[in-house]
Amino acid sequence: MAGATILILNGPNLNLLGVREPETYGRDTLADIEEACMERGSVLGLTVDFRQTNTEGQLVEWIQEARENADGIVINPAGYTTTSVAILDALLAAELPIIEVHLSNIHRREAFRHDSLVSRAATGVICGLGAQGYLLALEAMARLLEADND
Ligand code: CA2
Repeated sequence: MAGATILILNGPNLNLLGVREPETYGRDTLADIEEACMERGSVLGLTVDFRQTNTEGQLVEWIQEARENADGIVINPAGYTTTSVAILDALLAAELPIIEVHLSNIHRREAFRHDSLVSRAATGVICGLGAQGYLLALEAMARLLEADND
């Protein structure tokens, strides 16, 4: 769907990307990922709105607003992935295509990272591919929205 807006949400501590733990999360900063998403969005004809917050309530507010302002949500819920019923409920209420992204392969890591609540609302999930996961999510979103419009 040309001209569609995709809201890309990033949860707590992702503002530290590129600065700490590069062996787990890679060397790209969040600003690098944002720039790459903007570029890929423009190639795909999508408007990308890229945000990060350390606050659960702020993520809920943005997801609620997306119902009116966006055509799809890409979300890396970070530390809220396995615990936030509030984010899950907001995503379910949004009635939009949702793609969950994790930089690391959460299934190769500690057991407490495995059971994502957010996945219950997600159309699809991408993990373990680093920053590339965000770009793949945009590609997938473009196809999902095209298919919706057929
Ligand atoms: O792999 C991912 O993208 C995660 O969502 C990242 C979260 C983690 O809690 C999830 O299990 C998997 C952590 C984000 C914290 O990011 C940092 C980045 C650099 C340095 C420290 C933390």
